[in-house]
Amino acid sequence: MTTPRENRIPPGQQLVAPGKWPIIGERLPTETDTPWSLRIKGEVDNPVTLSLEELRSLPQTTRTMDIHCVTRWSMLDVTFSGVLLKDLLAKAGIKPEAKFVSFLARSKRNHATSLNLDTAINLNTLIATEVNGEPITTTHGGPIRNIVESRYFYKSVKWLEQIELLTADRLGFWEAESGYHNQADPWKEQRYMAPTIDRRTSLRLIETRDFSNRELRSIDASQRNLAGLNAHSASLRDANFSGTDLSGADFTNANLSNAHFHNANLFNALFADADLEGADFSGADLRGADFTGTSLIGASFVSHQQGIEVGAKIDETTQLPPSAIAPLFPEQLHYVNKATG
Ligand SMILES: Nc1nc2c(c(=O)[nH]1)N[C@H]1C(S)=C(S)[C@@H](COP(=O)(O)O)O[C@H]1N2
Ligand SMILES: [Mo]
Repeated sequence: MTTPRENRIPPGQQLVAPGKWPIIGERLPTETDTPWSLRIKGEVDNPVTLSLEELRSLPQTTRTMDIHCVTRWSMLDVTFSGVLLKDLLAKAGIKPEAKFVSFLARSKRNHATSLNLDTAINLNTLIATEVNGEPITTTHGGPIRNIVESRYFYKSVKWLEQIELLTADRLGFWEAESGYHNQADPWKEQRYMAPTIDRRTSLRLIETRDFSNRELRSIDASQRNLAGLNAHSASLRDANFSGTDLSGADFTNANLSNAHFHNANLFNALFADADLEGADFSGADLRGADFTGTSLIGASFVSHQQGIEVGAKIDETTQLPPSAIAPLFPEQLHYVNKATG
């Protein structure tokens, strides 16, 4: 029995337009003359380095799955082919001490992610070289990327060049730097770890109306008066500004990925060059707001609550350039285009 499509979309996710696969995070691997290879090291009996050709000559597995990005976009029925992690590790020999697996990319920031080893094996983690019957393109992580089903897509590292088995966990790039949840189960909405900022600090900061350059992930600033807030270059992933007065606020260059602006007053707010991936603007007043240079993949301007449409207030004074709104979900794009006339 197959699951109906609408039951395959986890909470808070929307489908991308057909054929539109966004590029998230790093866009290219490190440039080197060294041919691509895959190293298997750590708690294994036989550490080994496989060339791309050797990897391709191993028994291949093909799996069709759904992709869910933490910035709220999903894609159904994507087919990846490659070698199962389980099969690769069986060749290398898993030592009994091995409890975690770390995937490392050939990229500038040594991008990595990790999983509990049993989980990685049970989820049929694939060391993939093909997508939908073609080699994976460079921008999407080719020639080799690991693919972890049923977890947010940040567990699937692009340009994979090393698999290391560990006795203790080693947090990956997003998990350590951005507070992304280490379990990452989309059906449980495990997007972020618990906030690190305590209640007293956040109340004091709300008082000063100066968030500039601060790391304030998941801060609760809902239902507040923050008119004229200075949040220049602040890190505000997952921040809650629901119902807050932010008229004239300056969010220039801020990271507002997955921020909640539901019913917020954003009259004349400045978002120039801000990261707004997955942000929610449903019901917000966006008259005079400036979205020049923003990234809006996965962002929402309209939602439905008990069948009632809750849309953002957008008019000709809202600056939403065509390049900013191009990657919106079809329904969101339709709403924005209708609102701006
Ligand atoms: N090397 C590397 N791998 C990465 C990332 C990255 O920045 N660098 N971003 C992750 C995130 S957050 C996502 S959602 C997916 C995006 O893959 P895509 O660009 O092919 O859509 O890659 C993941 N793997
Ligand atoms: Mo992501």
